[in-house]
Amino acid sequence: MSLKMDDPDVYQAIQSEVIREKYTLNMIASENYASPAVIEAQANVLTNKYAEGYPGRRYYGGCEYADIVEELAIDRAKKLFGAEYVNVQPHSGSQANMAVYFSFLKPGDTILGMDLSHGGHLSHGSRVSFSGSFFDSVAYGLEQGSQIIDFTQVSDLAKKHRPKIIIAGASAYPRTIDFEKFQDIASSVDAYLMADIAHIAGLVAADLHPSPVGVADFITSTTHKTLRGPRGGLVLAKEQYGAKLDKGVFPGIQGGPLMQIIAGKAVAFAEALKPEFRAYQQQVINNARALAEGLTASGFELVTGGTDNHLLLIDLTSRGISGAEAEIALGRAGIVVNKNVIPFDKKGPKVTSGLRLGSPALTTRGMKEKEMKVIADLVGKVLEKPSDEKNIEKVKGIVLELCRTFPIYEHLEQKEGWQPHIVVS
Ligand code: DSN
Repeated sequence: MSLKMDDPDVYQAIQSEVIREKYTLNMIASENYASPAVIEAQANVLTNKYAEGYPGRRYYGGCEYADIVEELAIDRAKKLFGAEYVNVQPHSGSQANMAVYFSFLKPGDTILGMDLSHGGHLSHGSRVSFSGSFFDSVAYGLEQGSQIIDFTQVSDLAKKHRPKIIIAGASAYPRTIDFEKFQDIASSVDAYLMADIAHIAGLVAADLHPSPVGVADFITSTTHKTLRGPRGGLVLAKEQYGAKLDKGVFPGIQGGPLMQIIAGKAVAFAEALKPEFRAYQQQVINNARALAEGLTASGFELVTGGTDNHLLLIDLTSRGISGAEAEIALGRAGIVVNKNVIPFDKKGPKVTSGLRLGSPALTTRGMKEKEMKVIADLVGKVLEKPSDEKNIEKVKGIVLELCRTFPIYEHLEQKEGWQPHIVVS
Protein backbone atom coordinates (compact mmCIF):
# COMPACT_ATOMS: atom_id res chain seq x y z
CA MET A 1 0.00 0.00 0.00
CA SER A 2 1.44 3.34 -0.96
CA LEU A 3 0.36 6.62 -2.45
CA LYS A 4 2.54 5.84 -5.45
CA MET A 5 0.48 2.71 -6.22
CA ASP A 6 -2.94 3.90 -5.05
CA ASP A 7 -2.97 7.32 -6.65
CA PRO A 8 -0.11 7.82 -9.09
CA ASP A 9 -1.54 11.16 -10.31
CA VAL A 10 -1.40 12.83 -6.90
CA TYR A 11 1.90 11.05 -6.16
CA GLN A 12 3.50 12.42 -9.32
CA ALA A 13 2.27 15.95 -8.64
CA ILE A 14 3.79 15.79 -5.14
CA GLN A 15 7.04 14.39 -6.48
CA SER A 16 7.17 17.14 -9.09
CA GLU A 17 6.76 19.66 -6.27
CA VAL A 18 9.71 18.01 -4.49
CA ILE A 19 11.78 18.49 -7.65
CA ARG A 20 10.58 22.08 -8.06
CA GLU A 21 11.52 22.94 -4.47
CA LYS A 22 14.90 21.19 -4.75
CA TYR A 23 15.99 22.73 -8.03
CA THR A 24 14.75 26.32 -7.81
CA LEU A 25 15.78 29.21 -5.58
CA ASN A 26 12.84 30.03 -3.33
CA MET A 27 12.92 33.74 -2.62
CA ILE A 28 9.27 34.13 -1.63
CA ALA A 29 9.55 36.01 1.65
CA SER A 30 6.61 34.22 3.27
CA GLU A 31 7.79 30.68 2.49
CA ASN A 32 10.36 28.35 4.00
CA TYR A 33 11.36 24.68 4.05
CA ALA A 34 9.89 22.90 7.08
CA SER A 35 12.13 20.25 8.63
CA PRO A 36 11.58 16.54 7.87
CA ALA A 37 10.36 16.17 11.50
CA VAL A 38 7.73 18.91 11.02
CA ILE A 39 6.57 17.30 7.76
CA GLU A 40 6.40 13.83 9.37
CA ALA A 41 4.39 15.18 12.31
CA GLN A 42 1.72 16.36 9.87
CA ALA A 43 1.38 13.17 7.82
CA ASN A 44 -0.10 10.64 10.22
CA VAL A 45 -3.24 9.30 11.93
CA LEU A 46 -3.84 12.50 13.91
CA THR A 47 -5.65 13.64 10.76
CA ASN A 48 -8.44 11.19 11.77
CA LYS A 49 -9.18 12.73 15.14
CA TYR A 50 -11.95 15.11 16.07
CA ALA A 51 -10.90 17.12 19.14
CA GLU A 52 -13.34 20.03 19.32
CA GLY A 53 -12.72 21.89 22.56
CA TYR A 54 -9.42 22.22 24.40
CA PRO A 55 -7.12 19.82 26.29
CA GLY A 56 -9.04 18.25 29.19
CA ARG A 57 -12.37 19.66 28.00
CA ARG A 58 -13.23 18.13 24.63
CA TYR A 59 -16.53 17.33 22.97
CA TYR A 60 -15.33 13.89 21.78
CA GLY A 61 -13.99 10.76 23.41
CA GLY A 62 -10.58 9.35 22.66
CA CYS A 63 -8.75 12.66 22.88
CA GLU A 64 -6.04 11.60 25.34
CA TYR A 65 -3.21 11.75 22.78
CA ALA A 66 -4.62 14.80 21.03
CA ASP A 67 -4.46 16.47 24.45
CA ILE A 68 -0.78 15.58 24.84
CA VAL A 69 0.02 16.99 21.40
CA GLU A 70 -1.89 20.24 21.95
CA GLU A 71 -0.46 20.75 25.45
CA LEU A 72 3.05 20.28 24.11
CA ALA A 73 2.38 22.87 21.40
CA ILE A 74 0.88 25.37 23.87
CA ASP A 75 3.62 24.97 26.49
CA ARG A 76 6.40 25.27 23.94
CA ALA A 77 4.85 28.35 22.30
CA LYS A 78 4.43 30.00 25.72
CA LYS A 79 8.10 29.38 26.47
CA LEU A 80 9.24 30.48 23.01
CA PHE A 81 7.44 33.80 23.06
CA GLY A 82 7.18 34.37 26.83
CA ALA A 83 3.39 34.59 26.41
CA GLU A 84 0.79 34.16 29.15
CA TYR A 85 -1.88 32.69 26.85
CA VAL A 86 -1.54 30.73 23.60
CA ASN A 87 -4.08 29.27 21.21
CA VAL A 88 -2.57 26.93 18.61
CA GLN A 89 -5.83 26.01 16.85
CA PRO A 90 -6.28 28.71 14.16
CA HIS A 91 -5.95 27.08 10.76
CA SER A 92 -4.22 30.15 9.30
CA GLY A 93 -3.03 33.67 10.01
CA SER A 94 -6.25 35.14 8.61
CA GLN A 95 -8.27 32.94 10.96
CA ALA A 96 -6.10 33.96 13.91
CA ASN A 97 -6.95 37.57 13.06
CA MET A 98 -10.61 36.73 12.56
CA ALA A 99 -10.70 35.04 15.97
CA VAL A 100 -9.38 38.19 17.66
CA TYR A 101 -11.82 40.51 15.85
CA PHE A 102 -14.85 38.29 16.45
CA SER A 103 -13.94 37.81 20.11
CA PHE A 104 -13.65 41.51 20.94
CA LEU A 105 -15.41 43.51 18.22
CA LYS A 106 -18.95 43.74 16.88
CA PRO A 107 -19.77 43.95 13.17
CA GLY A 108 -19.58 47.58 12.12
CA ASP A 109 -16.88 48.50 14.66
CA THR A 110 -13.95 50.50 13.31
CA ILE A 111 -10.56 48.87 12.77
CA LEU A 112 -7.34 50.71 11.85
CA GLY A 113 -4.70 48.71 9.94
CA MET A 114 -1.95 49.19 7.41
CA ASP A 115 -3.05 49.79 3.83
CA LEU A 116 -2.67 46.65 1.73
CA SER A 117 -0.98 48.67 -0.99
CA HIS A 118 1.60 49.97 1.50
CA GLY A 119 2.53 46.51 2.76
CA GLY A 120 -0.41 45.53 4.99
CA HIS A 121 -2.36 42.29 4.81
CA LEU A 122 -5.80 41.49 3.37
CA SER A 123 -7.10 40.59 6.83
CA HIS A 124 -6.09 43.99 8.26
CA GLY A 125 -9.12 45.71 6.79
CA SER A 126 -8.97 45.28 3.02
CA ARG A 127 -12.39 45.71 1.38
CA VAL A 128 -12.02 42.40 -0.47
CA SER A 129 -11.56 40.46 2.79
CA PHE A 130 -13.96 39.65 5.64
CA SER A 131 -12.05 42.24 7.69
CA GLY A 132 -13.13 45.08 5.44
CA SER A 133 -16.69 43.88 4.91
CA PHE A 134 -17.67 43.03 8.50
CA PHE A 135 -15.90 46.04 9.97
CA ASP A 136 -15.58 49.69 9.12
CA SER A 137 -11.94 49.79 8.14
CA VAL A 138 -9.59 52.75 8.04
CA ALA A 139 -6.03 52.45 6.70
CA TYR A 140 -2.76 54.10 7.60
CA GLY A 141 0.26 54.05 5.31
CA LEU A 142 3.87 55.00 4.86
CA GLU A 143 5.56 58.40 4.66
CA GLN A 144 6.06 59.36 1.03
CA GLY A 145 9.78 60.10 1.22
CA SER A 146 11.22 57.69 3.80
CA GLN A 147 8.64 54.97 3.07
CA ILE A 148 8.53 54.09 6.77
CA ILE A 149 5.31 53.87 8.82
CA ASP A 150 3.71 57.30 9.14
CA PHE A 151 3.05 57.44 12.89
CA THR A 152 1.67 60.96 12.66
CA GLN A 153 -0.98 59.61 10.31
CA VAL A 154 -1.63 56.59 12.55
CA SER A 155 -2.18 58.93 15.50
CA ASP A 156 -4.34 61.40 13.54
CA LEU A 157 -6.54 58.61 12.12
CA ALA A 158 -6.85 57.02 15.55
CA LYS A 159 -8.02 60.31 17.07
CA LYS A 160 -10.42 61.00 14.21
CA HIS A 161 -12.01 57.54 13.87
CA ARG A 162 -11.64 56.15 17.43
CA PRO A 163 -11.06 52.55 16.24
CA LYS A 164 -11.88 49.66 18.53
CA ILE A 165 -8.62 48.00 17.49
CA ILE A 166 -5.36 49.08 15.86
CA ILE A 167 -3.43 46.49 13.87
CA ALA A 168 0.36 46.67 13.72
CA GLY A 169 1.99 44.29 11.29
CA ALA A 170 2.64 43.79 7.61
CA SER A 171 3.21 41.41 4.74
CA ALA A 172 5.66 43.52 2.81
CA TYR A 173 7.45 45.94 5.12
CA PRO A 174 11.25 45.69 5.27
CA ARG A 175 11.85 47.69 8.45
CA THR A 176 11.58 47.16 12.21
CA ILE A 177 8.07 47.77 13.60
CA ASP A 178 7.88 49.91 16.72
CA PHE A 179 5.15 48.14 18.70
CA GLU A 180 5.58 50.46 21.71
CA LYS A 181 4.73 53.46 19.55
CA PHE A 182 1.62 51.70 18.30
CA GLN A 183 0.66 50.84 21.89
CA ASP A 184 1.02 54.49 22.97
CA ILE A 185 -1.38 55.51 20.20
CA ALA A 186 -3.81 52.68 20.98
CA SER A 187 -3.83 53.61 24.69
CA SER A 188 -4.43 57.27 23.87
CA VAL A 189 -7.73 56.39 22.14
CA ASP A 190 -8.66 53.45 24.35
CA ALA A 191 -8.27 50.94 21.51
CA TYR A 192 -6.97 47.39 21.62
CA LEU A 193 -3.65 46.77 19.92
CA MET A 194 -3.17 43.63 17.83
CA ALA A 195 0.31 42.85 16.52
CA ASP A 196 0.31 40.51 13.52
CA ILE A 197 3.84 39.07 13.49
CA ALA A 198 3.22 36.44 10.80
CA HIS A 199 6.25 37.49 8.77
CA ILE A 200 8.68 38.22 11.58
CA ALA A 201 7.67 35.54 14.12
CA GLY A 202 10.99 33.71 13.77
CA LEU A 203 12.94 36.92 14.30
CA VAL A 204 10.79 37.78 17.32
CA ALA A 205 11.22 34.28 18.79
CA ALA A 206 14.98 34.62 18.36
CA ASP A 207 15.00 38.04 20.00
CA LEU A 208 16.20 39.71 16.81
CA HIS A 209 13.13 41.93 16.42
CA PRO A 210 11.45 43.75 19.33
CA SER A 211 8.68 41.55 20.69
CA PRO A 212 5.10 42.81 21.00
CA VAL A 213 4.49 40.26 23.80
CA GLY A 214 3.68 42.21 26.96
CA VAL A 215 3.07 45.30 24.81
CA ALA A 216 0.13 44.50 22.51
CA ASP A 217 -3.14 43.03 23.80
CA PHE A 218 -3.17 40.33 21.14
CA ILE A 219 -0.44 38.87 18.96
CA THR A 220 -1.33 36.78 15.92
CA SER A 221 0.92 34.88 13.60
CA THR A 222 1.30 32.17 11.04
CA THR A 223 3.67 29.33 11.85
CA HIS A 224 5.22 28.63 8.45
CA LYS A 225 7.13 31.75 7.44
CA THR A 226 10.33 32.74 9.28
CA LEU A 227 9.11 30.46 12.10
CA ARG A 228 9.61 27.50 9.72
CA GLY A 229 6.79 25.29 11.00
CA PRO A 230 3.70 23.81 9.35
CA ARG A 231 1.18 25.98 7.49
CA GLY A 232 -1.08 27.35 10.22
CA GLY A 233 -1.98 30.12 12.67
CA LEU A 234 -1.42 31.11 16.27
CA VAL A 235 -2.78 33.61 18.81
CA LEU A 236 -0.85 34.88 21.84
CA ALA A 237 -2.34 37.21 24.42
CA LYS A 238 -2.41 38.42 27.95
CA GLU A 239 -4.06 35.82 30.24
CA GLN A 240 -7.02 38.10 30.91
CA TYR A 241 -8.19 37.63 27.30
CA GLY A 242 -7.74 33.83 27.23
CA ALA A 243 -11.28 32.67 27.98
CA LYS A 244 -12.83 34.95 25.34
CA LEU A 245 -10.23 33.99 22.73
CA ASP A 246 -10.70 30.28 23.38
CA LYS A 247 -14.42 30.70 22.67
CA GLY A 248 -13.68 32.97 19.72
CA VAL A 249 -11.56 30.32 17.98
CA PHE A 250 -13.81 27.37 18.89
CA PRO A 251 -16.79 27.40 18.54
CA GLY A 252 -16.64 31.01 17.31
CA ILE A 253 -15.02 30.58 13.91
CA GLN A 254 -13.73 27.02 13.68
CA GLY A 255 -14.83 23.47 14.36
CA GLY A 256 -12.37 20.65 14.90
CA PRO A 257 -8.72 21.63 15.19
CA LEU A 258 -6.28 20.07 12.71
CA MET A 259 -4.45 17.89 15.21
CA GLN A 260 -1.78 16.75 12.73
CA ILE A 261 -0.91 20.41 12.04
CA ILE A 262 -0.85 21.14 15.77
CA ALA A 263 1.65 18.25 16.10
CA GLY A 264 3.77 19.97 13.43
CA LYS A 265 3.50 23.24 15.36
CA ALA A 266 4.70 21.51 18.56
CA VAL A 267 7.74 20.14 16.71
CA ALA A 268 8.51 23.51 15.11
CA PHE A 269 8.30 25.36 18.46
CA ALA A 270 10.75 22.85 19.99
CA GLU A 271 13.09 23.43 17.06
CA ALA A 272 12.79 27.19 17.53
CA LEU A 273 13.77 26.85 21.20
CA LYS A 274 17.18 25.44 20.21
CA PRO A 275 20.21 27.76 20.03
CA GLU A 276 20.70 26.85 16.33
CA PHE A 277 17.42 28.60 15.56
CA ARG A 278 18.73 31.93 16.79
CA ALA A 279 21.86 31.47 14.65
CA TYR A 280 19.58 30.66 11.69
CA GLN A 281 17.49 33.81 12.20
CA GLN A 282 20.64 35.96 12.49
CA GLN A 283 21.77 34.51 9.17
CA VAL A 284 18.33 35.25 7.66
CA ILE A 285 18.86 38.92 8.53
CA ASN A 286 22.51 38.93 7.38
CA ASN A 287 21.49 37.33 4.10
CA ALA A 288 18.66 39.80 3.46
CA ARG A 289 21.12 42.64 4.02
CA ALA A 290 23.70 41.07 1.71
CA LEU A 291 21.01 40.61 -0.92
CA ALA A 292 19.97 44.26 -0.53
CA GLU A 293 23.58 45.42 -0.90
CA GLY A 294 24.10 43.22 -3.95
CA LEU A 295 20.93 44.45 -5.63
CA THR A 296 21.77 48.06 -4.87
CA ALA A 297 25.25 47.51 -6.35
CA SER A 298 23.51 46.14 -9.48
CA GLY A 299 21.60 49.42 -9.75
CA PHE A 300 18.24 48.41 -8.26
CA GLU A 301 16.21 50.80 -6.13
CA LEU A 302 14.86 49.31 -2.93
CA VAL A 303 11.84 50.51 -0.97
CA THR A 304 13.25 52.30 2.13
CA GLY A 305 16.73 51.78 0.63
CA GLY A 306 17.29 48.42 2.33
CA THR A 307 16.06 46.07 5.02
CA ASP A 308 16.14 45.37 8.77
CA ASN A 309 14.44 41.98 8.53
CA HIS A 310 14.06 38.99 6.21
CA LEU A 311 12.62 40.71 3.14
CA LEU A 312 13.13 43.53 0.71
CA LEU A 313 11.12 45.19 -2.02
CA ILE A 314 12.59 46.12 -5.37
CA ASP A 315 11.11 49.22 -6.96
CA LEU A 316 11.14 48.53 -10.71
CA THR A 317 9.60 51.87 -11.72
CA SER A 318 12.74 53.15 -13.44
CA ARG A 319 13.60 49.80 -15.09
CA GLY A 320 10.83 49.70 -17.69
CA ILE A 321 9.55 46.30 -16.54
CA SER A 322 6.54 45.47 -14.37
CA GLY A 323 6.59 43.22 -11.33
CA ALA A 324 4.50 40.65 -13.21
CA GLU A 325 6.95 40.52 -16.14
CA ALA A 326 9.93 40.35 -13.79
CA GLU A 327 8.36 37.49 -11.79
CA ILE A 328 7.85 35.48 -14.99
CA ALA A 329 11.36 36.11 -16.35
CA LEU A 330 13.00 35.17 -13.02
CA GLY A 331 10.76 32.11 -12.76
CA ARG A 332 12.02 30.88 -16.13
CA ALA A 333 15.55 31.06 -14.72
CA GLY A 334 14.52 29.07 -11.63
CA ILE A 335 14.39 32.08 -9.28
CA VAL A 336 10.97 32.07 -7.61
CA VAL A 337 9.73 35.45 -6.35
CA ASN A 338 6.44 37.33 -6.20
CA LYS A 339 5.33 40.55 -7.80
CA ASN A 340 4.28 43.07 -5.17
CA VAL A 341 2.80 46.54 -5.15
CA ILE A 342 5.15 49.16 -3.79
CA PRO A 343 4.03 52.20 -1.78
CA PHE A 344 2.15 54.69 -3.98
CA ASP A 345 2.25 52.20 -6.87
CA LYS A 346 0.57 53.40 -10.06
CA LYS A 347 0.06 49.83 -11.26
CA GLY A 348 -2.53 47.44 -9.80
CA PRO A 349 -1.90 44.26 -7.79
CA LYS A 350 -2.00 42.01 -10.87
CA VAL A 351 0.79 43.97 -12.58
CA THR A 352 2.67 45.97 -9.91
CA SER A 353 5.88 47.99 -10.03
CA GLY A 354 7.67 45.88 -7.49
CA LEU A 355 9.10 42.53 -6.49
CA ARG A 356 9.24 41.12 -2.97
CA LEU A 357 12.28 38.97 -2.17
CA GLY A 358 13.07 37.14 1.05
CA SER A 359 15.96 35.18 2.51
CA PRO A 360 14.36 32.61 4.91
CA ALA A 361 14.20 29.61 2.55
CA LEU A 362 17.63 30.12 0.99
CA THR A 363 19.10 30.47 4.48
CA THR A 364 17.52 27.15 5.48
CA ARG A 365 19.46 25.59 2.59
CA GLY A 366 22.67 26.86 4.22
CA MET A 367 23.38 29.75 1.89
CA LYS A 368 25.27 32.73 3.25
CA GLU A 369 26.25 36.28 2.23
CA LYS A 370 28.53 35.03 -0.58
CA GLU A 371 25.66 33.23 -2.31
CA MET A 372 23.36 36.24 -1.80
CA LYS A 373 25.79 38.39 -3.77
CA VAL A 374 25.86 35.81 -6.57
CA ILE A 375 22.03 35.63 -6.57
CA ALA A 376 21.68 39.44 -6.59
CA ASP A 377 23.91 39.43 -9.65
CA LEU A 378 21.76 36.74 -11.31
CA VAL A 379 18.59 38.74 -10.64
CA GLY A 380 20.29 41.73 -12.28
CA LYS A 381 21.32 39.65 -15.31
CA VAL A 382 17.79 38.30 -15.88
CA LEU A 383 16.05 41.64 -15.47
CA GLU A 384 18.59 43.36 -17.71
CA LYS A 385 17.44 41.21 -20.66
CA PRO A 386 14.19 39.50 -19.63
CA SER A 387 13.41 38.21 -23.12
CA ASP A 388 16.88 36.88 -23.92
CA GLU A 389 16.37 33.10 -23.68
CA LYS A 390 20.08 32.31 -24.03
CA ASN A 391 20.85 34.60 -21.10
CA ILE A 392 18.07 33.02 -19.04
CA GLU A 393 19.36 29.51 -19.80
CA LYS A 394 22.83 30.57 -18.66
CA VAL A 395 21.46 31.91 -15.39
CA LYS A 396 19.37 28.74 -14.94
CA GLY A 397 22.59 26.70 -15.16
CA ILE A 398 24.11 28.68 -12.28
CA VAL A 399 20.86 28.38 -10.29
CA LEU A 400 20.96 24.58 -10.68
CA GLU A 401 24.58 24.49 -9.57
CA LEU A 402 23.67 26.49 -6.44
CA CYS A 403 20.74 24.18 -5.72
CA ARG A 404 22.98 21.11 -6.02
CA THR A 405 25.63 22.68 -3.75
CA PHE A 406 22.98 23.52 -1.13
CA PRO A 407 20.64 20.53 -1.32
CA ILE A 408 17.28 20.24 0.38
CA TYR A 409 14.92 17.27 0.88
CA GLU A 410 17.39 14.71 -0.49
CA HIS A 411 15.40 11.93 1.21
CA LEU A 412 12.15 12.93 -0.54
CA GLU A 413 13.33 12.63 -4.12
CA GLN A 414 12.28 9.37 -5.76
CA LYS A 415 14.92 8.77 -8.41
CA GLU A 416 13.25 5.86 -10.19
CA GLY A 417 9.92 4.71 -11.48
CA TRP A 418 8.16 7.97 -12.19
CA GLN A 419 8.33 10.82 -14.64
CA PRO A 420 8.69 14.35 -13.20
CA HIS A 421 6.59 17.10 -14.75
CA ILE A 422 9.56 19.38 -14.22
CA VAL A 423 12.67 18.48 -16.19
CA VAL A 424 15.96 19.23 -14.46
CA SER A 425 18.83 19.50 -16.91
N1 DSN B 1 0.23 35.57 1.63
C1 DSN B 1 1.16 35.86 2.70
C2 DSN B 1 2.38 36.53 2.19
O1 DSN B 1 2.85 36.10 1.16
O2 DSN B 1 2.88 37.44 2.81
C3 DSN B 1 0.50 36.62 3.75
O3 DSN B 1 -0.62 35.92 4.17
